[in-house]
Amino acid sequence: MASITDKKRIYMLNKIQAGNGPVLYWMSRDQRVNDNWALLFAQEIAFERRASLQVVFCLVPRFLDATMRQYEFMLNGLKELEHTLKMLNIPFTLLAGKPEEEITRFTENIGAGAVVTDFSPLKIQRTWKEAVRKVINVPFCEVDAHNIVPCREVSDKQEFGAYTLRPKIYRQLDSYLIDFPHIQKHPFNEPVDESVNWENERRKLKIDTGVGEVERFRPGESAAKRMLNDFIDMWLKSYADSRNDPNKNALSNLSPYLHFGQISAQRVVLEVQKSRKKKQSRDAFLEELIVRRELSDNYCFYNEGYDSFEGFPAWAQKTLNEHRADKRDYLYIVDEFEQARTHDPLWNAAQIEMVTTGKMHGYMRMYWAKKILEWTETPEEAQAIAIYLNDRYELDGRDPNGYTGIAWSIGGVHDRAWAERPVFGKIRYMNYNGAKRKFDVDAYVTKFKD
Ligand code: FAD
Ligand code: FO1
Repeated sequence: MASITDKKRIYMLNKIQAGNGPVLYWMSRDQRVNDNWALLFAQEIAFERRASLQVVFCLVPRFLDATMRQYEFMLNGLKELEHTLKMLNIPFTLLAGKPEEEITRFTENIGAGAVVTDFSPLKIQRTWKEAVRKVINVPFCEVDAHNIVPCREVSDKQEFGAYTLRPKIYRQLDSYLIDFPHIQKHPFNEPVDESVNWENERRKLKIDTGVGEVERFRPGESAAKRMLNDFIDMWLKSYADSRNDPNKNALSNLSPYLHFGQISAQRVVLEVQKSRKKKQSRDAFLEELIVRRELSDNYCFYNEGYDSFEGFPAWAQKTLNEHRADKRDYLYIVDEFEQARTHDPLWNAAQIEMVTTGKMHGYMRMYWAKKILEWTETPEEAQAIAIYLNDRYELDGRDPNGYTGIAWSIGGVHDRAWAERPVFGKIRYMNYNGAKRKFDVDAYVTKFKD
């Protein structure tokens, strides 16, 4: 059978030869049944061997600064996924604990012949995989199901910015931007039941319950598809003109779904391209969704310091070092930021938007992070506070886009040097008056008041 998944998406994590037994897909970043190259590849190998196919997810007791808000969103999405897989005769198992122990034990228990997993550039997932790789003795491979042009394939080094990555992506985009085959009802499996006791799993979790679920986003693959359709029907047309106005509905709101892999970016691109909406808006949106998003994976994959000062480019480190002693007009500690108690009503409104809705508007994220740099003692402290708040409250936090967005705002990553000024040095500055020129600041502040 001809391969349905491009081999360049697949990266062998060990050199062990194929064994007999079920094929196991250890799902982590790409939590969906449809349009998932990792699941498609696992099924392809299972077909070749006339073997059964299983999906497993390992629920870790703690993931960065995630709280119940994000775990609930994820678990509800996984519950829908279990049901969809059942219709395809594919069993889904939820394990709880450390992946290096749980995935290893499960692989042995079912006598798996191969393990397929998905790709993530984050250190935490790379550490899990490395630990599993060391102990399992079946073929183990990773499929980049998140990027359209796979991260390892598009470039073998950290890119300077969108201007260097863009041509590399577009050179290969046509060959990767193909429609997905459907996952098939698996012929080598027995019919399955839904077996996860979701309430039990919830009870076992020991994560912070202080940040609750949000009404604004329904989780899961079907909700993601609805969000995409609504965006294309209603808002895409105004994306080019209105995306920097937080009072308007112009963004896709797809980031929570993309983060948890409940929708594939490649599917989003295919649907947006098919739509007949204004070209200028489609182009502006695809620049963010393709180039900016894949640039974040590139940064995190090739720069281990993606969440630290050391990750910033040399010119940015130098200029920030030169301005360490500058007087700050305001200084706040993390609690004051968290409780939206700064002197700036616009900053406070952005913080409140994030805390109450689970998603801050994209334009405000830049302003928000840059002001944290302006109002803390060191750039290290600013970066740590921004990451903590972003990861704790955003549904889409704990993501390469978050670490890169913060590093762009505070550390000049993927940006250039600007006119020098206190505290910021040559890092691009943003201020209240700039925001005022772009949108009705008072309306936004009124909407997100304490
Ligand atoms: P849309 O404008 O509709 O964009 C569609 C998709 O394109 C997004 O979902 C995202 O996948 C991608 N995209 C858009 N803008 C960017 C960008 N600047 N960089 C990379 N990809 C982009 N994004 C996250 O997904 N998670 C985060 O935690 C996160 N934190 C950020 C923190 C800061 C300080 C900054 C400056 C940016 C951050 N971003 C983050 C990037 C961007 O702001 C969000 O992706 C966007 O606001 C999500 O809303 P949307 O899906 O409605 O965006
Ligand atoms: N991935 C897992 O494999 N197991 C988890 O328990 C898990 C929890 C989790 C919680 C919040 C969150 O934002 C992400 C979480 N992820 C988990 C990973 C996630 O799906 C993404 O792969 C990465 O955050 C982005 O690469």
